[in-house]
Amino acid sequence: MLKIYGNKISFKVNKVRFVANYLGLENELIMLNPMQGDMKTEEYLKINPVGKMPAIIDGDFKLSESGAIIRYLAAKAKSDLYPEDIEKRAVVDQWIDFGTQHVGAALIKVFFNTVIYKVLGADKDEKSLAEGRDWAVNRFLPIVDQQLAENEFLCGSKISLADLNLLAYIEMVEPCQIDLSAFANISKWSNHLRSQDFYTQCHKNYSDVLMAMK
Ligand SMILES: N[C@@H](CCC(=O)N[C@@H](CS)C(=O)NCC(=O)O)C(=O)O
Repeated sequence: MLKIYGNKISFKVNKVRFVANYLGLENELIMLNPMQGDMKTEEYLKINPVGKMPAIIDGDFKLSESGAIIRYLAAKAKSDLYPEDIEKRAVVDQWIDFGTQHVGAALIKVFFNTVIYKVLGADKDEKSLAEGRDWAVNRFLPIVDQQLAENEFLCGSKISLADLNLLAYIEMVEPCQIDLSAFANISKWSNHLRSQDFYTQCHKNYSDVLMAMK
C-alpha cells in the first residue's frame, strides 16, 4: 500500500492525498508531528533527507516534494490527470507551478500570519501578511477566477493535476479570512471539487481539521 508521510493540516500533504484518492490508490497516512520533531528523526531523514513533509514510500521507491509526488503518481497510473501529450502536459505543469509558486506562496504568507504563528508562538509579520493578502486577492486569484470563467477546470474541460494541486492551497482561503464570494468562478469550482469522493475521503472541510488541531 502507498504510504504518505505527513499530517492533515499540511496543504502540501493534502494535495498528495487528493491525487492518491482520485486515482483510487489504497493509501495510508503516516502521521508526523513537527512539534515533536518527527521529521528530524534518523528514520524519517532516510525517507526525506530535507526533513519536510510530504514524502511517500511506494513499494521500494521513496519520493519527496509534493509536486514531484503528484506527477509521479498520475504518470504511473497513466491517468488523464497528467496527459501524455507533451503540449497538454506542459499546460498542466504551467498551472501546477502557477498554483504553487504564486497562489500558494501568497496564501502561505497570510496563513502563517493568521493561524500558524499562534501555534508556534512566533511573531506576527504584518508586512508579510499584507503582501500575501495583496498578491492573493489583487493579483493571483483574479487570474484563476478569469480562467475558470472561461473553462470548467484550470486546463479546459477536463479535471487535471493542476486542479487538485490548487484546491489544496485554496483551502487556506477560509482560515485566512479571504472572502471567496468575490471570486464566483473559484467558489463554484471549489464547491464542485469538494463534493467529490477524493476530497471527502480526506475531510469534510479543512476548517474542521484546523479546529481539531486547536
Ligand atoms: N517544496 C516542498 C515543501 C515542503 C514543506 O515546506 N512542507 C512543510 C509543511 S507544508 C514542512 O514540512 N514544514 C515543517 C518544517 O519545515 O520543518 C514540497 O512541496 O513538498
